[in-house]
Amino acid sequence: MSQQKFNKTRFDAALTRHWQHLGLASAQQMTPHQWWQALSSVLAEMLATQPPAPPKQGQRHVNYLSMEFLIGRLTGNNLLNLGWYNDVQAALAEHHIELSELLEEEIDPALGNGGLGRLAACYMDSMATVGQAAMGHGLNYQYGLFRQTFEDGQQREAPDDWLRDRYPWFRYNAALDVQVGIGGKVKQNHDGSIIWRPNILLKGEAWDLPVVGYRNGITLPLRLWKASSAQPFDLTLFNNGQFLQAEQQGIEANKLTKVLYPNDNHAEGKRLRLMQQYFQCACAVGDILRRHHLAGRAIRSLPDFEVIQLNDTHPTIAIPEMLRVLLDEHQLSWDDAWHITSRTFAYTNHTLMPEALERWDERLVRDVLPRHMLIIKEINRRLKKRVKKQWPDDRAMWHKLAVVAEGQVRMANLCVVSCFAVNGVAALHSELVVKDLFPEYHQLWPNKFHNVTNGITPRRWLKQCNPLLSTLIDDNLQVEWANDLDALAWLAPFAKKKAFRQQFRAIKQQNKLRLTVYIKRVTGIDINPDALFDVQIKRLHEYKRQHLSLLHMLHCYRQLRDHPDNPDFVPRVFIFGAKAAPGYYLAKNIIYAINHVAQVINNDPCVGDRLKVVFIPDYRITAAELIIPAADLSEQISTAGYEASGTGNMKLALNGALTIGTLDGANVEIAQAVGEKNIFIFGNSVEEVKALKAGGYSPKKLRKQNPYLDGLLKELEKGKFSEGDKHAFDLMLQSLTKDGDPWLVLADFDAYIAAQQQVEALWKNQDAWTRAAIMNTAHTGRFSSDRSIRDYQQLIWQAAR
Ligand code: 26Q
Repeated sequence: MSQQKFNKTRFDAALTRHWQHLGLASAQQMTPHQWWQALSSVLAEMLATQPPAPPKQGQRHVNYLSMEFLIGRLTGNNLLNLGWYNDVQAALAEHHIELSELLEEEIDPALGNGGLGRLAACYMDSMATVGQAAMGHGLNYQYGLFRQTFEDGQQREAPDDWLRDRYPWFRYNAALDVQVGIGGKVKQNHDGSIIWRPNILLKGEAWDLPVVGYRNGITLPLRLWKASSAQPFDLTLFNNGQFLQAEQQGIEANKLTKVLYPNDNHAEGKRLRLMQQYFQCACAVGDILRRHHLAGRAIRSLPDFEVIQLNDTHPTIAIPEMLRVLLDEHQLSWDDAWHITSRTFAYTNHTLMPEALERWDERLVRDVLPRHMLIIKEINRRLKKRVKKQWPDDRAMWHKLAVVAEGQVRMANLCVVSCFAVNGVAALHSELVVKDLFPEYHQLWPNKFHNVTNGITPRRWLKQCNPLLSTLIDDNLQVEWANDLDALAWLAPFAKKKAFRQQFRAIKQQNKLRLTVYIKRVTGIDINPDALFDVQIKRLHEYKRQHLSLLHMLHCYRQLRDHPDNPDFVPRVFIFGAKAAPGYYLAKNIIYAINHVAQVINNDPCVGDRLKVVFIPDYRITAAELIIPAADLSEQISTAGYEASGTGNMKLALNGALTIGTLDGANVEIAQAVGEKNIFIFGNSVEEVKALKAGGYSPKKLRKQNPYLDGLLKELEKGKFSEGDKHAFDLMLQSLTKDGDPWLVLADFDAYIAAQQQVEALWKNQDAWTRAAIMNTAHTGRFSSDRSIRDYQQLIWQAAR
């Protein structure tokens, strides 16, 4: 398909209709926010007239099921992908309106927590770009991820009321409504068939957002389901004078898609969360089957035309839901229903951490979904036969592999057993999925397991967020790289040219100035744009080890106090962006500690502008778009074996930041791609981490042997950074010293400081640093999500069934 042309006449006409509809006398009477609304509505309308692209011959249609789509602002991104940016800029200039200012009016749709949600958004962009027929299915949360502020250094959460003004990109089509039942009872008929009588009936409304492919005329729907009551208002109750009760059903139903759960890499077994999951799955399955039926296709051919990709286990309940519809509504046999289902579903795993693996209380599942619990039990019964055949008399084995055990349903097991494909999200992670998480399943079904290394869309994460660097690349390569990111490899020879290096560096500097202005505006802190910008942006989690950076901060401060006139000190700005889950007190304590250390360092006159610590509040996609192009150093310092992939690491490297990181997740592949001279790898490896944990690692002992580190910790313990309060950072310090330092922060401290010294040595040679930065941009083409999508196509979606 080719690019859709911008039609100025249509644009002007639609714009005029818009302000007339508002009852205004002219376009000039619109507020800036109304202008953004008008522009987006007009574009949405122009896009809506495009028919969706049919799948190519033999291509299965992909249904990407995810509880999160962290899409970020749409208007600017859609304009860029359409190739209409300049046309629209010119059309608005006729009204003396500056497009870039209007785009700032958009509130981020924050319908995700972090990496997993952002990955889903990047994959939608890439599926549209590579021409994979697909639809995203998610939830239309009324409140996205909470807004973060700091009060005396503590995180405070406020609701994210992103829909308070209408979101103009949404399109609602009542013809797509789906009915969803919850709760109630199951009854068996005389013929053995089963009837489920739910006690709550909900309506699922399909709210679509357009995902625009890169200049190819393709738009894919991202369908976000919103819950409302099948019967919102009870007139009989109202007429009886029971006014509040009359509305009760509607209020209960609206609860379902009211708010996104703010946990990241932590599964909380809340009833409402399970109801959300089921609601989304029932809507998606209903929608997929309806489309299949409307196309005039037999139910048995479903796996030939549709694939359902599960973004982690959160939408797993779609599997028993599919079986239920096939068994109870289509009256298929178990074998037929199973044959269809198990060839349709594929599962992506995003974590190995036990606390993030979903397990639901059997009683809860039975209460909310009685029919589904019976189906899960039947899957479990048949699995048991298979396992007993392979490992007779091995009770421990069955206990490990069961889908239902100890009164819990294990969602990851249910996925592996029921899906035709299982994949991890980076080479190392996929290896650990097989070796540590599912070795026995791998023995049963070796061909099920795959690796698809994550990727990021180069449209948003280079072309849109870093226009200066994009132009430099355009000018020098003169090829279209935005949908062919491997072409960036041609940049490598330019690293030898002095003039190119100077331009590359000047662009980084301008991006740093842009961020300096933003930081001043949102925090009031003045930073030195010539200092090294040391960036750590990601959810706050112990395994990600923001507290290891904190110790490094203390080290730098100590160095300045010990050698105040050292001319070789490398000026540095520590830049953090991170939200902690509201109930994760230890993570919140780390934020509190960083903010308090920041307070002392930033206000110490002896330090001046040689050291600053900035915690940017309310980290979100829009903030990331400003921070990433300005980063010099990318912190990817998780305990080896715990970060499944990471994707911020890819975004930062692509924009010319050097990585300091452990051999974890996709860092391993980034190191291979950019070369060991252009990255700083340190710390215990996966095997070493395992050995330390097995061999009685003792942070107490380590402290004794390392008086320098002991001294830094003592400063925190004595209240030096908390106005004498000796207990301010208890939660964090307890974990590090008394509770065995489970994330090996102290164990990696020396290696980390040594790696930071290498960073400083290279930084002192700005020319060599820039060369390395260019190599990062040149050799990270592999991490385009277009490549990831092609991997999914080859390994999973189009592979023989
Ligand atoms: C589960 C049950 C109940 C409530 C919440 C959850 C929940 C929500 C979000 C569990 C996990 C998440 C998010 C996980 C996540 O973001 N994982 C990240 O996925 C990225 C994309 O693959 C990887 O790059 C990261 O390494 C991984 O941490």
